Amino acid sequence: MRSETSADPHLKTYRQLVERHLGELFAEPPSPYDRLFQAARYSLFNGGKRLRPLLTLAVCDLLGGDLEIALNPACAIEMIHTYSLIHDDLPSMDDDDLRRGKPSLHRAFDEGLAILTGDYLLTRAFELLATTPLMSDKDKLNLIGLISKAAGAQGMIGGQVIDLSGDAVTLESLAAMHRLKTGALFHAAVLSGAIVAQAPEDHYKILGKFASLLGLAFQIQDDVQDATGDEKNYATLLGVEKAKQEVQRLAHEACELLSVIQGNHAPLTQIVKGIVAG
Ligand code: GRG
Repeated sequence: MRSETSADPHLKTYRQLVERHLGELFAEPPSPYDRLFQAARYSLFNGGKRLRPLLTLAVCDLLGGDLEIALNPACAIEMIHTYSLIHDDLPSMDDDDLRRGKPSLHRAFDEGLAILTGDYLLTRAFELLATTPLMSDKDKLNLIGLISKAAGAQGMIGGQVIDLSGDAVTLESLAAMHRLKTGALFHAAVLSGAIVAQAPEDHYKILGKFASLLGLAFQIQDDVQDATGDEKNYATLLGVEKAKQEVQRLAHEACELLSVIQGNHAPLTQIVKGIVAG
C-alpha cells in the first residue's frame, strides 16, 4: 500500500499534510501527564498507512475543497482508528503482543495507560472537530454527527460486539458485521471530505456507495492475506481465488462510480489500487 500511495504525487502531498498536522497536534508541551502523550505518539506514529485521512483529503480535493480545513476531520478519524487498534489489542480483546510489527501499546507501556490513551484519542478527536477553524457550525455538527455514528453502536463498536459474539459465520452476516466494524469509518472518511468541500447533494449517494464498495474490498483483501483456515472469513468461505476476484470486482465497480463526478480521480483511484494490492 505504501508504494501505491507514494506513486501518485497528490497522495504524497496528502500524506505529508497528515503527518505534519498530526505532528503539530501531538507536539504537547511538558505536562504532569507526559506519559499519555508519549503513548499517543507511540501509536499514532507507528507506520500506519493513513488510508482513512488520505480518503478524506482525496475526496475533498476531487470536489475542489480546502485541504487545510479537511485536515482536522481527516486526522480526527485517524485518531479514532488508532484508538480502536489500541483497544482491540488489549488482553480482554484480541490480546495481541504486536501491532505493525512492534510491541502493542499495552506491551510497550502498560494496560491501564493503553486504555486511557485509547479514551484520550477518541475524546480528543471530537474536541478537534468541535474546534475546527474556518468551518461553519452547521458543518461541524454534520461532521460530529457523521463520525460519532460511524464510531459508535451503529458503526465500529456495534460491529466489534457482533464480531465478539461469534455469530457472523455466513457471507451475509460477515458482510453486515464488517460494514459496521470497518466500513463505517471508511464511509465517514469519504463523506467528511464531501462535507468540507460543500459537495452537491447528489454526490453524497455516489460517494457513500463508493465508500461501501471500498470498505468491503478492503475487508475481503485483509481476509485473503489472513486466510489461515482456522476461522470463518471471506477467504475461507469463498476460497482464496474467488475472494481475490471479488476484491477486483468491487474495486472496479467503485472506480466506475466516480466517473459521474468531474475532476481528477487519480488519487482516489490510486488508493483503491493500493487496497486491492494489499
Ligand atoms: C473499539 C475496541 C474497538 C474495536 C473496534 C475496528 C476495530 C473494532 C478493531 C480494529 C482491529 C481490526 C483487526 C480491524 C479490522 C480491520 C483492519 C485490518 C484494520 C487495520 O486497518 P489499516 O490496515 O491499519 O488501515 P493501519 O495499520 O494501516 O493503520
